[in-house]
Amino acid sequence: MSAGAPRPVWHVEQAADNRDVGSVDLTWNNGDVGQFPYVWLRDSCLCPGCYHPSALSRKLRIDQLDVGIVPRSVRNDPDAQEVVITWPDGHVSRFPHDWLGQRQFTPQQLKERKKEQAGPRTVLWDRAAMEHSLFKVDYKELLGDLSVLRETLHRLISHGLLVVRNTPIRFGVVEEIASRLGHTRMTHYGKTFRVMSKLDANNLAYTSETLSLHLDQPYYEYIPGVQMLHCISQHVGSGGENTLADSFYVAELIRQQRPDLFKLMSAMPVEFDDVGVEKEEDQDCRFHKVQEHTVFRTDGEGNVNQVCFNNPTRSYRLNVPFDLVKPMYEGLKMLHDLCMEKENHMLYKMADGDVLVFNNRRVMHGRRGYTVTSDSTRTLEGGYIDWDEILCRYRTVSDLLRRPSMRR
Ligand code: OGA
Ligand code: NM2
Ligand code: ZN
Ligand code: ZN
Repeated sequence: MSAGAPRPVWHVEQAADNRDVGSVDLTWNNGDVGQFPYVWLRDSCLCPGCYHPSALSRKLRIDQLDVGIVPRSVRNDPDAQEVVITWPDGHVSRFPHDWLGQRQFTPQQLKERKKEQAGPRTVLWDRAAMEHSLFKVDYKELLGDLSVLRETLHRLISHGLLVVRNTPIRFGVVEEIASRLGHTRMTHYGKTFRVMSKLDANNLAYTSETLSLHLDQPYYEYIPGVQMLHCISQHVGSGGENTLADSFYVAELIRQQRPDLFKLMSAMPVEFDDVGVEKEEDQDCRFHKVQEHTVFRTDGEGNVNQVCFNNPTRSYRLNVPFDLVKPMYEGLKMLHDLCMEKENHMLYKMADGDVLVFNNRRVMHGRRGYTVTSDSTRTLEGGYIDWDEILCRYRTVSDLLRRPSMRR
């Protein structure tokens, strides 16, 4: 996925039909051999009958596929740089050498592809590391420069936190930034939402209270991936600062210090819920969300890829066996308190026009309480973007930068 060094181009020196294994064996110009199963080759035919060139997708239906198919003949065409296969019914498939080279089944390529799918690697941080390297990007540059956009997306994926600076002081900026990075994710609080002290608040965030470290909206199954908070009017004087901590980093501390609690929090669910009414211009929108998650979610390799913690919306039903109740509280408290340790969290007070952008499945965030005065009230506009959209934009922008002729 990186736009780094140009990758090598594959050439086939020799193509052999290996009936014993049921594969076409290609000897590459570097001497390596790549084996391609017959059924995969038939399934992957790129002719106009089997593949739609503008939809970039397979037309061949699986009911048309014979899993036991054996080719009639196999040959290499070095001039066209293609491997040509004729099937028993006379159908001919032509595969460009390099196209096959990039789709090998070798353990090495399977491993590389996994890494590529994962995108930029995760960089864990504590307070000192983030204070030293907090990424700040200028609003106009982010909107106007493709390589700045790519760097910003990269940073969001790797560190999960950045600030967009010098944005206009008005509502609507969150939507504009979201459109540059992906697009907004609708929730029952709206496409975007205003975080300020409100009468009869339907969420603790809509008061001037201190918000302890949390991640937003764990009462969804598909938790919003990225959060944006645009500061339109900051509280003057003490209060209103944001607290920020890398829960992936802290999860590793817990894994080391209390493997028992790490295991418990990776296995046992915590229930979250959100019940209420969101007032919209011409209608009241009722909501009642309930969802369970484990505190730590890990990928196939055991790396933490989602943390769930939100005290205000943690349900009063704890659906674990009696004996696990106290250990669960120990775990939840350890996660929060370790994030809150002086060396693990950082403080950032947004200036008017700043937008905090962070991974909402990773960056525990909170704010210090503030006072509302008759002539001022702290006002933020917030919004979410799903990770699918961010990663999608990162790939398309990387492609555009790699192939400038495709730039629009
Ligand atoms: C929130 C939140 C932070 C702030 O609304 O969920 O974390 O600075 N707000 O008000
Ligand atoms: N808001 C800001 O998860 C939460 O309930 C946190 C979400 C109301 C959209 C606040
Ligand atoms: Zn075909
Ligand atoms: Zn929040």
